[in-house]
Amino acid sequence: MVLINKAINEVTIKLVYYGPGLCGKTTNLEKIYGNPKLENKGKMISMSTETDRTLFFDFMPMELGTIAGQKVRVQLYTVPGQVFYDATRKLVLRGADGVVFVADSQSSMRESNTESLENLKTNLRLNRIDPDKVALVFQYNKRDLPNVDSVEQMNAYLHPGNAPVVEAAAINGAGVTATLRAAVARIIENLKSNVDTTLYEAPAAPPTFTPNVGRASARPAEQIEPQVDEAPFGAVAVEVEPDNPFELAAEVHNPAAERGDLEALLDGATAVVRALEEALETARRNEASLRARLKG
Ligand SMILES: Nc1nc2c(ncn2[C@@H]2O[C@H](COP(=O)(O)OP(=O)(O)OP(=O)(O)O)[C@@H](O)[C@H]2O)c(=O)[nH]1
Ligand SMILES: [Mg+2]
Repeated sequence: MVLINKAINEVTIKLVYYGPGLCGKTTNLEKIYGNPKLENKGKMISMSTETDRTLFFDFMPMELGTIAGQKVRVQLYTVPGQVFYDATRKLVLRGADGVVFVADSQSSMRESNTESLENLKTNLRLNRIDPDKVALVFQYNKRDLPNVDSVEQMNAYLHPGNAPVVEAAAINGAGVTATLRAAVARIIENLKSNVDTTLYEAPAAPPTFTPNVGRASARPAEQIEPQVDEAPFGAVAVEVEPDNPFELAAEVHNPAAERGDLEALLDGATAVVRALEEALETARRNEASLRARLKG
Protein backbone atom coordinates (compact mmCIF):
# COMPACT_ATOMS: atom_id res chain seq x y z
CA MET A 1 0.00 0.00 0.00
CA VAL A 2 1.58 3.25 -1.08
CA LEU A 3 1.99 5.59 1.87
CA ILE A 4 1.44 9.18 0.94
CA ASN A 5 2.56 12.00 3.19
CA LYS A 6 1.13 15.11 1.62
CA ALA A 7 2.66 17.44 4.23
CA ILE A 8 6.19 16.67 3.05
CA ASN A 9 5.22 15.64 -0.47
CA GLU A 10 6.53 12.14 -0.14
CA VAL A 11 5.43 8.67 -1.22
CA THR A 12 6.75 5.45 0.28
CA ILE A 13 6.50 2.23 -1.68
CA LYS A 14 7.09 -1.33 -0.54
CA LEU A 15 8.97 -3.84 -2.70
CA VAL A 16 9.34 -7.48 -1.66
CA TYR A 17 11.89 -9.98 -3.01
CA TYR A 18 10.25 -13.41 -3.11
CA GLY A 19 11.42 -16.83 -4.31
CA PRO A 20 12.52 -20.31 -3.23
CA GLY A 21 15.16 -20.96 -0.58
CA LEU A 22 18.73 -20.06 -1.60
CA CYS A 23 17.68 -18.42 -4.89
CA GLY A 24 19.58 -15.24 -3.99
CA LYS A 25 17.09 -12.79 -2.46
CA THR A 26 19.32 -11.69 0.40
CA THR A 27 22.26 -11.47 -2.02
CA ASN A 28 20.26 -8.95 -4.11
CA LEU A 29 19.77 -6.70 -1.09
CA GLU A 30 23.39 -7.05 -0.04
CA LYS A 31 24.56 -5.97 -3.49
CA ILE A 32 22.22 -2.98 -3.47
CA TYR A 33 23.46 -2.09 0.01
CA GLY A 34 27.08 -2.38 -1.08
CA ASN A 35 26.69 -0.43 -4.32
CA PRO A 36 28.13 3.07 -3.83
CA LYS A 37 26.29 4.33 -6.93
CA LEU A 38 22.96 3.72 -5.21
CA GLU A 39 23.04 6.50 -2.64
CA ASN A 40 20.82 7.47 0.25
CA LYS A 41 20.22 4.06 1.70
CA GLY A 42 19.34 3.37 5.29
CA LYS A 43 20.80 0.49 7.25
CA MET A 44 20.20 -3.03 6.02
CA ILE A 45 18.72 -5.15 8.76
CA SER A 46 18.89 -8.92 8.40
CA MET A 47 17.41 -11.51 10.68
CA SER A 48 19.07 -14.77 9.73
CA THR A 49 20.28 -18.09 11.12
CA GLU A 50 23.96 -18.88 11.72
CA THR A 51 24.11 -20.35 8.23
CA ASP A 52 22.77 -17.14 6.70
CA ARG A 53 19.32 -18.49 5.92
CA THR A 54 16.80 -15.72 6.31
CA LEU A 55 14.79 -16.31 9.45
CA PHE A 56 12.29 -13.45 9.37
CA PHE A 57 13.19 -11.00 6.64
CA ASP A 58 15.79 -8.53 5.45
CA PHE A 59 14.85 -4.86 5.39
CA MET A 60 16.43 -1.82 3.81
CA PRO A 61 14.96 1.64 3.18
CA MET A 62 16.19 3.81 0.30
CA GLU A 63 15.48 7.24 -1.04
CA LEU A 64 15.09 7.22 -4.80
CA GLY A 65 15.06 10.98 -5.23
CA THR A 66 12.51 13.57 -6.16
CA ILE A 67 10.37 12.54 -9.07
CA ALA A 68 8.13 15.27 -10.47
CA GLY A 69 8.07 17.07 -7.14
CA GLN A 70 7.35 13.96 -5.08
CA LYS A 71 10.01 12.45 -2.91
CA VAL A 72 9.96 8.72 -3.48
CA ARG A 73 11.17 6.30 -0.83
CA VAL A 74 11.22 2.54 -1.18
CA GLN A 75 11.27 -0.07 1.57
CA LEU A 76 12.94 -3.26 0.36
CA TYR A 77 12.14 -6.57 2.03
CA THR A 78 13.09 -10.19 1.40
CA VAL A 79 11.07 -13.17 2.59
CA PRO A 80 12.53 -16.38 4.01
CA GLY A 81 12.45 -18.95 1.17
CA GLN A 82 12.36 -22.12 3.24
CA VAL A 83 8.94 -23.76 2.86
CA PHE A 84 8.08 -23.85 6.55
CA TYR A 85 8.24 -20.06 6.99
CA ASP A 86 5.01 -19.52 5.11
CA ALA A 87 3.34 -17.47 7.85
CA THR A 88 6.25 -15.02 7.76
CA ARG A 89 6.15 -14.79 3.97
CA LYS A 90 2.48 -13.92 4.09
CA LEU A 91 3.10 -11.20 6.67
CA VAL A 92 5.99 -9.64 4.80
CA LEU A 93 3.84 -9.41 1.66
CA ARG A 94 1.22 -7.36 3.47
CA GLY A 95 0.77 -4.03 1.73
CA ALA A 96 3.34 -4.78 -0.98
CA ASP A 97 3.27 -2.49 -4.01
CA GLY A 98 5.68 -4.60 -6.00
CA VAL A 99 7.32 -8.02 -5.99
CA VAL A 100 10.55 -9.24 -7.51
CA PHE A 101 10.23 -12.98 -8.05
CA VAL A 102 13.78 -14.33 -7.91
CA ALA A 103 13.97 -17.68 -9.70
CA ASP A 104 16.99 -19.95 -9.44
CA SER A 105 17.92 -20.70 -13.07
CA GLN A 106 19.40 -24.12 -12.37
CA SER A 107 17.42 -26.89 -14.11
CA SER A 108 17.23 -28.80 -10.85
CA MET A 109 15.29 -25.90 -9.30
CA ARG A 110 12.29 -25.98 -11.65
CA GLU A 111 9.96 -27.54 -9.14
CA SER A 112 11.04 -25.22 -6.31
CA ASN A 113 10.57 -22.17 -8.55
CA THR A 114 7.11 -23.31 -9.63
CA GLU A 115 6.03 -24.06 -6.07
CA SER A 116 7.33 -20.73 -4.82
CA LEU A 117 5.55 -18.79 -7.56
CA GLU A 118 2.29 -20.56 -6.73
CA ASN A 119 2.90 -19.80 -3.05
CA LEU A 120 3.47 -16.12 -3.92
CA LYS A 121 0.15 -15.93 -5.75
CA THR A 122 -1.69 -17.64 -2.88
CA ASN A 123 -0.15 -15.32 -0.29
CA LEU A 124 -0.85 -12.22 -2.40
CA ARG A 125 -4.51 -13.26 -2.63
CA LEU A 126 -4.66 -13.89 1.12
CA ASN A 127 -3.42 -10.31 1.56
CA ARG A 128 -6.10 -9.13 -0.87
CA ILE A 129 -3.53 -8.13 -3.46
CA ASP A 130 -4.33 -9.02 -7.06
CA PRO A 131 -1.37 -11.03 -8.50
CA ASP A 132 -2.32 -9.88 -12.00
CA LYS A 133 -2.20 -6.17 -11.07
CA VAL A 134 0.61 -5.82 -8.54
CA ALA A 135 3.92 -4.66 -10.05
CA LEU A 136 5.74 -7.93 -10.70
CA VAL A 137 9.24 -8.42 -12.10
CA PHE A 138 10.96 -11.76 -12.70
CA GLN A 139 14.67 -12.13 -12.05
CA TYR A 140 16.30 -15.26 -13.48
CA ASN A 141 19.27 -15.52 -11.15
CA LYS A 142 22.48 -17.57 -11.04
CA ARG A 143 23.10 -17.21 -14.79
CA ASP A 144 26.82 -17.69 -14.01
CA LEU A 145 26.29 -21.39 -13.26
CA PRO A 146 26.74 -24.05 -15.98
CA ASN A 147 23.59 -26.13 -15.42
CA VAL A 148 20.97 -23.44 -16.06
CA ASP A 149 17.82 -23.48 -18.19
CA SER A 150 17.61 -21.05 -21.10
CA VAL A 151 15.43 -17.95 -20.67
CA GLU A 152 12.95 -19.50 -23.14
CA GLN A 153 12.74 -22.69 -21.08
CA MET A 154 12.16 -20.68 -17.93
CA ASN A 155 9.53 -18.50 -19.61
CA ALA A 156 7.79 -21.69 -20.75
CA TYR A 157 7.26 -22.96 -17.22
CA LEU A 158 7.03 -19.72 -15.20
CA HIS A 159 4.78 -17.85 -17.67
CA PRO A 160 5.90 -14.30 -16.82
CA GLY A 161 3.44 -12.90 -19.39
CA ASN A 162 3.92 -9.14 -19.71
CA ALA A 163 6.07 -8.87 -16.59
CA PRO A 164 9.68 -7.79 -17.22
CA VAL A 165 12.29 -10.56 -17.03
CA VAL A 166 15.83 -9.66 -15.95
CA GLU A 167 18.75 -12.08 -16.17
CA ALA A 168 21.11 -11.85 -13.21
CA ALA A 169 24.11 -13.28 -11.45
CA ALA A 170 23.43 -11.53 -8.16
CA ILE A 171 26.56 -12.98 -6.62
CA ASN A 172 28.58 -10.75 -8.98
CA GLY A 173 26.08 -7.90 -8.81
CA ALA A 174 25.05 -8.49 -12.44
CA GLY A 175 21.40 -7.61 -13.11
CA VAL A 176 20.75 -6.47 -9.54
CA THR A 177 20.27 -2.75 -10.22
CA ALA A 178 18.45 -3.49 -13.49
CA THR A 179 15.96 -5.62 -11.54
CA LEU A 180 15.42 -2.94 -8.90
CA ARG A 181 15.01 -0.28 -11.55
CA ALA A 182 12.48 -2.41 -13.48
CA ALA A 183 10.47 -3.05 -10.31
CA VAL A 184 10.41 0.62 -9.27
CA ALA A 185 9.42 1.60 -12.81
CA ARG A 186 6.52 -0.89 -12.75
CA ILE A 187 5.31 0.43 -9.37
CA ILE A 188 5.48 4.01 -10.62
CA GLU A 189 3.59 3.03 -13.80
CA ASN A 190 0.85 1.62 -11.58
CA LEU A 191 0.81 4.85 -9.56
CA LYS A 192 0.61 7.00 -12.66
CA SER A 193 -2.26 4.99 -14.08
CA ASN A 194 -4.06 4.83 -10.72
CA VAL A 195 -4.12 1.02 -10.84
CA ASP A 196 -6.04 -0.41 -7.91
CA THR A 197 -4.20 -3.62 -6.96
CA THR A 198 -6.81 -4.69 -4.38
CA LEU A 199 -8.24 -8.17 -4.92
CA TYR A 200 -11.99 -7.99 -4.53
CA GLU A 201 -12.89 -11.63 -5.12
CA ALA A 202 -12.61 -14.00 -2.15
CA PRO A 203 -9.20 -15.70 -1.92
CA ALA A 204 -9.00 -19.50 -2.29
CA ALA A 205 -9.83 -21.57 0.79
CA PRO A 206 -6.89 -21.62 3.22
CA PRO A 207 -4.86 -24.83 3.39
CA THR A 208 -5.78 -27.24 6.18
CA PHE A 209 -3.42 -28.93 8.61
CA THR A 210 -2.19 -32.36 7.45
CA PRO A 211 -0.13 -34.03 10.20
CA ASN A 212 1.69 -36.55 8.02
CA VAL A 213 3.24 -34.11 5.59
CA GLY A 214 7.02 -34.22 5.90
CA ARG A 215 7.53 -30.52 6.44
CA ALA A 216 6.51 -28.15 9.16
CA SER A 217 3.01 -26.97 8.53
CA ALA A 218 2.08 -23.34 8.87
CA ARG A 219 -1.04 -22.64 10.85
CA PRO A 220 -4.17 -22.46 8.73
CA ALA A 221 -4.22 -19.02 7.24
CA GLU A 222 -6.81 -16.72 8.68
CA GLN A 223 -9.17 -14.81 6.47
CA ILE A 224 -8.09 -11.24 6.09
CA GLU A 225 -10.71 -8.55 6.01
CA PRO A 226 -10.68 -6.74 2.69
CA GLN A 227 -9.11 -3.34 3.03
CA VAL A 228 -10.91 -1.26 0.50
CA ASP A 229 -9.36 2.10 -0.12
CA GLU A 230 -11.70 4.52 -1.82
CA ALA A 231 -9.01 6.26 -3.81
CA PRO A 232 -5.89 4.23 -3.31
CA PHE A 233 -3.55 6.40 -5.34
CA GLY A 234 -5.84 9.31 -5.92
CA ALA A 235 -3.59 11.79 -4.17
CA VAL A 236 -0.59 11.03 -6.33
CA ALA A 237 0.12 12.67 -9.61
CA VAL A 238 3.56 11.41 -10.44
CA GLU A 239 5.06 12.19 -13.80
CA VAL A 240 8.35 10.52 -14.29
CA GLU A 241 10.81 9.03 -16.65
CA PRO A 242 10.16 5.47 -15.49
CA ASP A 243 13.39 4.29 -17.13
CA ASN A 244 15.60 6.53 -15.02
CA PRO A 245 14.25 6.66 -11.51
CA PHE A 246 17.72 6.82 -10.02
CA GLU A 247 19.14 9.60 -12.11
CA LEU A 248 17.11 12.30 -10.46
CA ALA A 249 18.58 14.38 -7.71
CA ALA A 250 17.82 13.01 -4.29
CA GLU A 251 16.97 14.98 -1.23
CA VAL A 252 18.57 13.32 1.68
CA HIS A 253 18.12 12.78 5.35
CA ASN A 254 14.65 13.18 6.62
CA PRO A 255 14.43 12.19 10.29
CA ALA A 256 10.64 11.91 10.16
CA ALA A 257 10.91 9.43 7.31
CA GLU A 258 13.57 7.43 9.11
CA ARG A 259 11.22 7.18 12.05
CA GLY A 260 8.57 5.90 9.62
CA ASP A 261 10.97 3.18 8.42
CA LEU A 262 11.70 2.12 11.97
CA GLU A 263 8.01 2.03 12.75
CA ALA A 264 7.39 -0.12 9.66
CA LEU A 265 10.16 -2.45 10.74
CA LEU A 266 8.85 -2.67 14.29
CA ASP A 267 5.33 -3.25 13.00
CA GLY A 268 6.61 -6.11 10.83
CA ALA A 269 8.69 -7.65 13.61
CA THR A 270 5.79 -7.47 16.08
CA ALA A 271 3.48 -9.11 13.56
CA VAL A 272 6.03 -11.86 12.93
CA VAL A 273 6.42 -12.53 16.66
CA ARG A 274 2.65 -12.69 17.07
CA ALA A 275 2.31 -15.04 14.08
CA LEU A 276 5.05 -17.29 15.43
CA GLU A 277 3.38 -17.39 18.84
CA GLU A 278 0.09 -18.34 17.22
CA ALA A 279 1.83 -20.95 15.04
CA LEU A 280 3.48 -22.41 18.14
CA GLU A 281 0.13 -22.63 19.92
CA THR A 282 -1.43 -24.36 16.91
CA ALA A 283 1.52 -26.78 16.70
CA ARG A 284 1.17 -27.56 20.42
CA ARG A 285 -2.55 -28.23 20.03
CA ASN A 286 -1.86 -30.51 17.06
CA GLU A 287 0.89 -32.26 18.96
CA ALA A 288 -1.43 -32.83 21.94
CA SER A 289 -4.25 -34.14 19.76
CA LEU A 290 -1.88 -36.53 17.96
CA ARG A 291 -0.56 -37.80 21.30
CA ALA A 292 -4.14 -38.27 22.50
CA ARG A 293 -5.00 -40.23 19.34
CA LEU A 294 -1.95 -42.45 19.75
CA LYS A 295 -2.89 -43.21 23.35
CA GLY A 296 -6.55 -43.79 22.55
N1 LIG B 1 26.57 -18.99 -8.29
C1 LIG B 1 25.72 -18.12 -7.77
N2 LIG B 1 25.41 -18.18 -6.46
C2 LIG B 1 24.53 -17.26 -5.96
C3 LIG B 1 23.94 -16.26 -6.77
N3 LIG B 1 23.14 -15.51 -5.99
C4 LIG B 1 23.22 -16.02 -4.75
N4 LIG B 1 24.07 -17.07 -4.72
C5 LIG B 1 24.45 -17.90 -3.57
O1 LIG B 1 23.34 -18.68 -3.17
C6 LIG B 1 23.34 -18.85 -1.75
C7 LIG B 1 22.03 -18.37 -1.16
O2 LIG B 1 21.91 -16.98 -1.35
P1 LIG B 1 20.92 -16.09 -0.47
O3 LIG B 1 20.93 -14.72 -1.03
O4 LIG B 1 21.23 -16.24 0.97
O5 LIG B 1 19.54 -16.83 -0.77
P2 LIG B 1 18.10 -16.47 -0.20
O6 LIG B 1 17.17 -16.53 -1.37
O7 LIG B 1 18.11 -15.22 0.57
O8 LIG B 1 17.84 -17.74 0.74
P3 LIG B 1 16.77 -17.86 1.99
O9 LIG B 1 17.00 -16.70 2.88
O10 LIG B 1 17.04 -19.14 2.65
O11 LIG B 1 15.40 -17.85 1.36
C8 LIG B 1 24.55 -18.06 -1.22
O12 LIG B 1 25.61 -18.95 -1.07
C9 LIG B 1 24.83 -17.07 -2.35
O13 LIG B 1 26.18 -16.68 -2.41
C10 LIG B 1 24.32 -16.22 -8.15
O14 LIG B 1 23.90 -15.37 -8.94
N5 LIG B 1 25.20 -17.18 -8.59
MG1 LIG C 1 17.60 -14.77 2.48
